[in-house]
Amino acid sequence: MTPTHCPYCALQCGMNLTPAAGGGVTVTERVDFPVNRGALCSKGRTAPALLSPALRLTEPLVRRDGILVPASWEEALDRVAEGLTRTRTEHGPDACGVFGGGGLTNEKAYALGKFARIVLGTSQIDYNGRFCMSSAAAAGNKAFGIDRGLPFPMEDIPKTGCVILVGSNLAETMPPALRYLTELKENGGTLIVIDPRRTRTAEQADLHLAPRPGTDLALALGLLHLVVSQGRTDEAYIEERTSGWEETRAAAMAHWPEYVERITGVPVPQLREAVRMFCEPANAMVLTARGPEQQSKGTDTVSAWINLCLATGRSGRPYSGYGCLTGQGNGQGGREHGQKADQLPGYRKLTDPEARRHVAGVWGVDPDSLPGPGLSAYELLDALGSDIRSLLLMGSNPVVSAPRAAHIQQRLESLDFLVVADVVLSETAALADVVLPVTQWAEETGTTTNLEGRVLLRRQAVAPPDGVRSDLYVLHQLAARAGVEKGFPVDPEEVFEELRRASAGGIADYSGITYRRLAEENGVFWPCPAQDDQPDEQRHEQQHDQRHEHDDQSQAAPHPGSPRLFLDRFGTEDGRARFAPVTYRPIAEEPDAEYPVLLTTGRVVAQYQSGAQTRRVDELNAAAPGPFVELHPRLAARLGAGEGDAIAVVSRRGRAVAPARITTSIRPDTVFMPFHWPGEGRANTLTNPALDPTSRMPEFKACAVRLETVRP
Ligand SMILES: Nc1nc2c(c(=O)[nH]1)N[C@H]1C(S)=C(S)[C@@H](COP(=O)(O)OP(=O)(O)OC[C@H]3O[C@@H](n4cnc5c(=O)[nH]c(N)nc54)[C@H](O)[C@@H]3O)O[C@H]1N2
Ligand SMILES: Nc1nc2c(c(=O)[nH]1)N[C@H]1C(S)=C(S)[C@@H](COP(=O)(O)OP(=O)(O)OC[C@H]3O[C@@H](n4cnc5c(=O)[nH]c(N)nc54)[C@H](O)[C@@H]3O)O[C@H]1N2
Ligand code: SF4
Ligand SMILES: [Mo]
Repeated sequence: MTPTHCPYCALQCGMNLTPAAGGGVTVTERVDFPVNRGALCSKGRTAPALLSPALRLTEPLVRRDGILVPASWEEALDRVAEGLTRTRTEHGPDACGVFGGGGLTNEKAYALGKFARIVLGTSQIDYNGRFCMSSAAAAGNKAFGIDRGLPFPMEDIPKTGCVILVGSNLAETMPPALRYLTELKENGGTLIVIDPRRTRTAEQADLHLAPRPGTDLALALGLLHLVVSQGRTDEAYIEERTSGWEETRAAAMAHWPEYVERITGVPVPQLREAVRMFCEPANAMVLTARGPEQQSKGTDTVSAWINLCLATGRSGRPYSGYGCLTGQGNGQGGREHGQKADQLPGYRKLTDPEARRHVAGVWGVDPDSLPGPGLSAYELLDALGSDIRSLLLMGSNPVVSAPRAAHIQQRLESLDFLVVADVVLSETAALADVVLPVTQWAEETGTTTNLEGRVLLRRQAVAPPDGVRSDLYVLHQLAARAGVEKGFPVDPEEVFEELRRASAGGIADYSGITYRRLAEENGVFWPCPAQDDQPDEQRHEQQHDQRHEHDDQSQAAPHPGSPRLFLDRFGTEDGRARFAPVTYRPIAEEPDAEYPVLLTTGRVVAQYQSGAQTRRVDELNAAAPGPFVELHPRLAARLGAGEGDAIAVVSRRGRAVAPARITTSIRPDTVFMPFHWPGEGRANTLTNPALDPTSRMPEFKACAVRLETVRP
């Protein structure tokens, strides 16, 4: 039996895996891991199905005469090396793009970023996390100087007085986490859920506010207005621990409750009730997820929620604070170690000369040889076939998950050369010139960092099928073919040892974390600096020799890790949190006569993301077999559509068709589609790639559509 973690979401639930006698693997409860205490959702419980060779890639594929055919690893890797070299020679290094994923382990994300910068020499690398929590990251960085999803462990949630959960449907997206909300209520705390739909999560709420999609910024500003006008600000806290209040207060005062009601559709008495519930208890939290973040003003929206926390003294105090619920398995770690366009390991900035010097030192290259920041995810995908001629893609399926997906699919098809490393033949892999079959979670060891900032060891539990190699092997081989013989080890622990050094002194400092500690301590929260004062190089060599030995008496007591941030000071230079004086602006594409309805998108419990993995699991498919359009009976009646009737949803980007699911739990001016499926019912055919000016997040959560019935 091997204790390890789930392959899917940011909760990274603990589970035990045991190879079964007649083949296959069984999952059993792992109660020692505190985040889920043994509980799993249907995806985690059925995850061993992913290990079946029958549903996955087990040999490399190369395109010959237009079709993908099996090839040896040698041939496939040679082709990739050739393809990338040709692009580099003919069009320059920036014509090679790299696209990563927040599901990749820290080791893979780190190696991929390093590979892009020093082997390909390209600035053009970004990843799907840009579509995920980048708005919260940008706002968190601005306000606190540090972006860590939750600045406290999940176990603090039941101990607060009130939680405002903004645009998270965690009953479906992180089911074991629902326990924390149940415990909150058992302890006498209250729950406010803000979602245009009465979701399974909203059903748990003491107060459910159902704003029009894309108006959370106005809602948060309206609440701040009431806080001020009711004299509920914490002036001593504002004075002692923050800066920028005057401008922020002035900006909020323009957002009268009646004006906010007109924008959001949330009645003023409900706004007042929310303020009362949030302000009366001694402590309170605001948690956001993709609802308010995946907007073309996601950063300002999150800033407005942070402002509310700061004005009421509910940040950087026990059982109080703002947090973002990150999404993917390594959504947190994946944004710290360099696969992001503007970033170097340890959450360092690519534009910071000192950061470049440090990381180039670890990599053994000239700091001036490191490229600058490149395009953000959507812009990078949009440049395929024009400025970017070749793409190396690991850990994402943009044909299904990118906004304006039909256009992005065309861009992928127009590339000179596309290589995809994946576990399965995803819709994007099916377009590739070379497909590399790689190992996944239980077949390899690696670390992930969960939504709490807890770094975890995901251990190998089974041998991979024959013919499959790891992502680290792929990068090692491609580096060698480019003449870089050293610096791309295949062993994940060796990569992690280098990551520790590269992150040392950075915001996300992992230098005090070892695989051994992770195994013994059930995870360690960053920052966790190494505690000795030896120079980096020397420490690295010693640790390398000693890492499998027992107690190393010569070193100081290890840093305990940092479960709770900001209790003494924030991560900014002066230690103060910064208010952001934001004001309301509408969504990029308001409904009009031609496209009168709002479309929002999201998830269902039994499917994960682009569905590349979960659509291959029978039990999950039975539970969630296909796309649908959720709409209110009034809207259905206007259309003359009944339950299950095919409905065409049309936006300026395209047309999707899916059966109607009629329910009073959604606003009558809004329809909802999950985005897990390709083909006719693909929600992302419709979505608007309008980008947030700071985070470059697309507006997945609101665009204008019209509905048509489809006659059979
Ligand atoms: N089953 C399942 N679980 C998952 C995933 C999955 O694909 N499937 N993906 C994982 C990942 S990567 C992520 S990022 C998380 C996402 O987790 P969540 O953020 O919980 O997921 P979503 O369904 O995208 O959005 C949450 C809610 O936002 C609401 N919403 C839509 N528009 C708005 C708006 O304008 N304002 C507000 N306030 N709310 C709005 C939707 O109605 C929806 O109920 O889930 C993780 N867990
Ligand atoms: N309309 C709409 N669109 C959305 C969203 C939304 O709410 N609405 N949400 C957005 C969000 S939050 C996210 S995170 C994205 C996610 O969307 P995608 O980036 O498409 O995420 P996945 O479907 O998880 O794709 C991961 C791919 O990597 C493969 N894979 C898994 N493990 C490994 C590995 O170790 N190595 C390699 N090489 N491959 C691996 C999987 O098989 C799969 O094909 O979608 C975004 N798109
Ligand atoms: S909640 Fe997330 S981590 Fe937990 S079992 Fe489900 S998918 Fe896996
Ligand atoms: Mo995500």
